[in-house]
Amino acid sequence: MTLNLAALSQAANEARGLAMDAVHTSNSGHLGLPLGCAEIGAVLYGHALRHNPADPKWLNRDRFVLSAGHGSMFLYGWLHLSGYASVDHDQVKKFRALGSHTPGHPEFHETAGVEATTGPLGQGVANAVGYAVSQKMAAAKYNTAAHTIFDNHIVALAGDGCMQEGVAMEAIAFAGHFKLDNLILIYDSNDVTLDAMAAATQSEDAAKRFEAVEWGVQTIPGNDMTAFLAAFEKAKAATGKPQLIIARTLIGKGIPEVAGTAKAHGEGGAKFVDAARKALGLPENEHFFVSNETRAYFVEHGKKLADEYAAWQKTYEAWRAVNPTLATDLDVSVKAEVPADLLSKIPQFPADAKIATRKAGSDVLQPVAEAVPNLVSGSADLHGSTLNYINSSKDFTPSNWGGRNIRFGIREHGMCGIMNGIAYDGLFHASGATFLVFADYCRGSIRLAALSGLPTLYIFTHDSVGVGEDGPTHQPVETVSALRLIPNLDVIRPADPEETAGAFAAALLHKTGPTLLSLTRQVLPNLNDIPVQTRREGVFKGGYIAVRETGPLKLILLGAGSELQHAVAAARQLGEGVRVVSVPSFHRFDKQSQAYKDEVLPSSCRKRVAIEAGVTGLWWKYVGLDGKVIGIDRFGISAPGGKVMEVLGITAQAVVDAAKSLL
Ligand SMILES: Cc1ncc(C[n+]2csc(CCOP(=O)(O)OP(=O)(O)O)c2C)c(N)n1
Ligand SMILES: [Mg+2]
Repeated sequence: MTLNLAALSQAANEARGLAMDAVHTSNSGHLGLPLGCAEIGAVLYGHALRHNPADPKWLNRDRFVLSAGHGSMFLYGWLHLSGYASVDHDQVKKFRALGSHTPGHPEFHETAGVEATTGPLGQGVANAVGYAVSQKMAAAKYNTAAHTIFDNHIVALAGDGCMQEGVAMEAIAFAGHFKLDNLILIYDSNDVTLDAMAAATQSEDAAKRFEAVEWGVQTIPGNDMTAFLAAFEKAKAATGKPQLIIARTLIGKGIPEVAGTAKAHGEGGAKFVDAARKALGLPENEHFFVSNETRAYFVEHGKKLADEYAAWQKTYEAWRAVNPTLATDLDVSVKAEVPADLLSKIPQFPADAKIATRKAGSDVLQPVAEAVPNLVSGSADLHGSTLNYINSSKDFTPSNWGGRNIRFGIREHGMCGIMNGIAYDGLFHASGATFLVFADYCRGSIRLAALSGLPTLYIFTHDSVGVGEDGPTHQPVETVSALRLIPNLDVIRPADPEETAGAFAAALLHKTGPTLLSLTRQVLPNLNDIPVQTRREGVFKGGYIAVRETGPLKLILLGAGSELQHAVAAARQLGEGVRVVSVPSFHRFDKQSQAYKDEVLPSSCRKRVAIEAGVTGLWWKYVGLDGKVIGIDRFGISAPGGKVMEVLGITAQAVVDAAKSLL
C-alpha cells in the first residue's frame, strides 16, 4: 500500500501543533522530538504499525516503546490522533497537569497505549529488547504449524541520549547475539542533545557499532516519509537480526529559529510557536487543532486496522478450538495467575538441613517453576553461583526460544531493563539473578520496575560480608538497606530454608511490584526452634514473632536473614522474658495493621536489640532510642566469611552482651 502523503503530511503538522500547544500551555516539556519525528509518527501510527486503539492490549499488536521518553508529546499526539480513548482531546490539553493521563514522561499504568515508563534514557531500549524476548518466547510456546498467533514487531524510538547510555548498549548487544529479528529500533539521529550539539560528546559511527553486534542497519532521511516507510518495511521483512533504522532528522522541525540546535530540545522553541503554527498552516485562533480531514483519515485507517484485527481474531479462535490446553495456558499467562496454594507445593526441608539460602532457593525454584509455567529465570553469567537454573528446561537461544533460562551475560543493568520489558508484556514472569552487591548496577531499572508496579523477581545472592574471601568489593553492607528505601520494592531477606520457601511463594503471588530476594552464599542452620509453618507464613507478613517469650516480656531481639540465628541463640542463653522477632521484609511488615505491629513489637517493651550484617540506620525505627543495633557501618574485609563476621562483631555473643547492658 502506498502512503497517502498529503494526508499524512497534514497529520504530521497537526501533531506538531498539538506538541507546540501542549508545551506552550503547560509551560514545560520537550518540543524537539515531537517536531523532528512527526513524519516518523505519521508513517507509524497512520500507516505501518499493526495495533488496535480499541483494544490496546491486543496480544498480537506491534509494541511501540518511546525510549526517548522526554518526547512524550510525540506519543500522546499520535495516540490521540489514532483514537486511543486514554488520550482524548481533553487529555492532550491537560499535558503535565495534575491528575491527567498525559504525565510529563510516559507512565505505563497511566495511559493505555503507553507500553513502558520511560524518561531515564536508555531504559526503553532495554525494555523493547525485553518485549522482543517475551514475544519470541510466546511465539515459540503458542504458535502451531497450522496457526500463527504471534508474529508482531517491537518498535522502539531512541535518540542520541539513549544510544549513549550503557544500559541500552548492553541490551543491544544481547539482542544482536540472540538474533531478535522481531525488533526494530529507530534512531532519531538529529546531531543534538540537551546541552549542545551531539558532536560535543559523541563521535562514533552508529552504523558500524550496530553492525559489529550483529544488527541489520539502514540509514535514511528521517523526515522523508517514503524513505522511512521503505526502510521500515524492509526491517520488518528481514530475518536473523534485529534491525536499526538510523533516521537522520531535523530536531525542532517547524520552528526555524531553533531547529537543528540544542535550543530545540526542550521548550526553547515555545516562544516562537505563534509564527511556527502559522507557517505550518494551523489556524491562529484554534489551539490543539485537528482538522476534519485528519480525523477522517484516521477513521478510515482505523477500519483497516480493525479488519486486520478481525482476521487475527478468526485465526485466534480457530487456534483455541484445536489447542484447548495451550489456550488455557495462555489465559493463565495473560491473567498472570499463580496458584494461591503455591507455598504448599514446595516440599519442606529436612530438619537437619544446613544449607545456604541460595541453595534453598535453587531447591524451591524447581517446584515453583513447575507450578508457574510462565516463570523464566535468567542470570548475569552467574547461574553457577546464584543457583537459579530451572532444571526441567534449557537455555533460551535462537534455536530454542522456548528455553526458560536466559543467559543475560555480564550485563546486570541490561538484564534488569530487559526483565522490565518482559514484565510489561505480561505473558511471562521474569526473574533474574546476580550477586547482591551488583544491585547498584541494576538500580535504575529496579526503580522503574517499582514505579511501574512490575512483578519482576530479583534473585540476588552473596548478600553480606558472609561472602568472605572475595573481600569488600564483593561484600554488600549498605546494599540491602539502600534497596529497602525504594518505594514499592519488596526486599525479602530470608533467615533459613523455610523462610526462603515462604519468600519465593510471597514473591510469585505479589503482582503489584517487584520483589528482591536477598540470599546467602554461606551455609545457615535450619531454625528448628521456630515451627516450619511459622517461618514460611511469617514471611508473608514481613515480621513475626519467631520465638515467644516465657513469662513476662522483658526484651525483644530482632534479626533478619543470616543473622536471625544469632538472635535465636542469644534468646536461648538469656532465658525468660526474651522474644525473638524475625523481620525478613521491612516493606511487608510496615504495611501490616497497627494492631498486628503492636502485637509483634509492643510499645510497652522498649528494651530491644537488632542484629544484621549490614548498615544499622534503618533498624532504629524498630528498635527505638532505648535500644541497640548491632550491624556493620563500614566496608568489609577480605578473609573467610565466618572470620569477617566474628571480627566485625556479628555474633550471638554480641547480642547477649547488648541485651545484658539493657537489662
Ligand atoms: C539517564 C538520564 N540522564 C539524563 C537525562 C536528562 N536528559 C533528558 S533528554 C537529554 C538529552 C537527550 O538527547 P537526545 O536523546 O539526543 O534527545 P533530543 O535532544 O535529540 O530530543 C538528557 C540529558 C535523562 N532523562 N535520563
Ligand atoms: Mg538527539
